[in-house]
Amino acid sequence: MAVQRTFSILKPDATRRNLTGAVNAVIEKAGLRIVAQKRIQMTKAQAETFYAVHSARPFFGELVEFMTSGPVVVQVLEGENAIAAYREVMGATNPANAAEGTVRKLFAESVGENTVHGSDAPETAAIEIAQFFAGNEIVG
Ligand code: DAT
Ligand code: MG
Repeated sequence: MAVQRTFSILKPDATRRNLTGAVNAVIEKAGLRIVAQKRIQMTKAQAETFYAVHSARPFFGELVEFMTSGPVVVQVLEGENAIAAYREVMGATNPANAAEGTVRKLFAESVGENTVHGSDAPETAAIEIAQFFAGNEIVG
């Protein structure tokens, strides 16, 4: 597997609880490099676009409300097989099912407020990175 880039969000429950450094420590310990990072307040339109694939789900409104409820940290992570590697580091969507040592097991409070986002495939990673970063903001 080649070196890949994936898109990550440290969600509002992470910024609210002052956990961004703790999550970044887990990310870096796993060998992923943070090659772009900024703290932003997501707009409703940005959150709706970002999660458009889930727009028909019953939790969509709640999800958009949560993602805009406070600052987030958007990131680009780089490493060997980074997309799958970061999904491993994150743990299962529902923290109740997340493996020991994963970010969601360590920090997440509920399936809705689950601390981190990570892209699920190369195509979505490219789209998500382009939604939040210009090429010259990513420094590998
Ligand atoms: P993941 O974030 O692990 O890729 P996903 O893409 O299936 O999970 O869902 C996106 C987000 O939507 C997820 O991180 C939290 C929210 N979500 C998913 N399932 C949910 C549920 N059953 N109830 C409330 N929120 C949910
Ligand atoms: Mg997903």
